[in-house]
Amino acid sequence: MTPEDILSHPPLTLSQAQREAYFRDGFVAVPGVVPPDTLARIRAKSEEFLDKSRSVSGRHEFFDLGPNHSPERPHVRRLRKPVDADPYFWEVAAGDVMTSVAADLVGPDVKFHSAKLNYKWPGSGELVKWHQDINAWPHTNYSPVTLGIHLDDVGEDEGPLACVPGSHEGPLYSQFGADGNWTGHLSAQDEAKANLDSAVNLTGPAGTVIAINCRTIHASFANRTNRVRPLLLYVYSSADAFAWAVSPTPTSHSGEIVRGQRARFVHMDSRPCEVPPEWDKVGYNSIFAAQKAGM
Ligand SMILES: O=C(O)CCC(=O)C(=O)O
Repeated sequence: MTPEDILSHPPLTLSQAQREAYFRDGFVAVPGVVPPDTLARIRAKSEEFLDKSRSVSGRHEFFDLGPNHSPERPHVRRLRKPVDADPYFWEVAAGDVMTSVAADLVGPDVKFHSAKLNYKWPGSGELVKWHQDINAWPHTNYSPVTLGIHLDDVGEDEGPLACVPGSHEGPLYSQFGADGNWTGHLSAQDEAKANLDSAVNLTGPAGTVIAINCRTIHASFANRTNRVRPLLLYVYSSADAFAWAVSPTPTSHSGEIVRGQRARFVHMDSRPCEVPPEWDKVGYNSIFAAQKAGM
């Protein structure tokens, strides 16, 4: 579907102006979307998992752990596949609140792609360099949108996600280094071309939903507070978008239609996307690990 087709459907949760801002800028932040009781339950689940991580070490299906993780000082960088780790995360992913926001941005037929719960700890451990998401999990079109839920208030100091306005309409930059290895971020030369100074911080109170188009250049910086910043991220696409490469972060629900109907026809966008590594062969840990190590 084109943005015009999508906007011709009446809005469900977002205002028409917020939907237009998303298509113009490639992102939007909308406060007050997630009801307080849902937010409280998600937070409680998040705490439960942070607590469980105390008894975990090394590589784990769900926990991406920082190098100094210990039972006394848990350091979980990411809860992978939260929708498989606990049914409540799937209930939220497939529920009306999130799928109606997705439908406002991808059209009435919505497909679920993946999910993660990122933690940004005080200090600069979980910096995320400038990147575009779709390079890692390309689709036949560029409808995929990441919807993030701020579990706590996020101001300038918490290391908010920052997006470059209009970059979703620009080129997709390579995320391979000069040595041919995946780096997961733009090169310094491309950063210089990407108008990064115009980036906008997606701040907002707990319950804010941020939406980032899959082509939008974004990053996130140091958490300068003494509190961890959790960010629950769900990825959706229009039903007529099909992944054409193996996903780096598959879940048992990936590809499920969570609202509306299955597509009869695929929508192909002619803008090219570089072929990512074969994740099933090379493995994928997390963006933090990939960006630090160049895989
Ligand atoms: O957790 C964050 O602040 C940013 C995460 C991000 O950009 C990503 O996972 O693609």
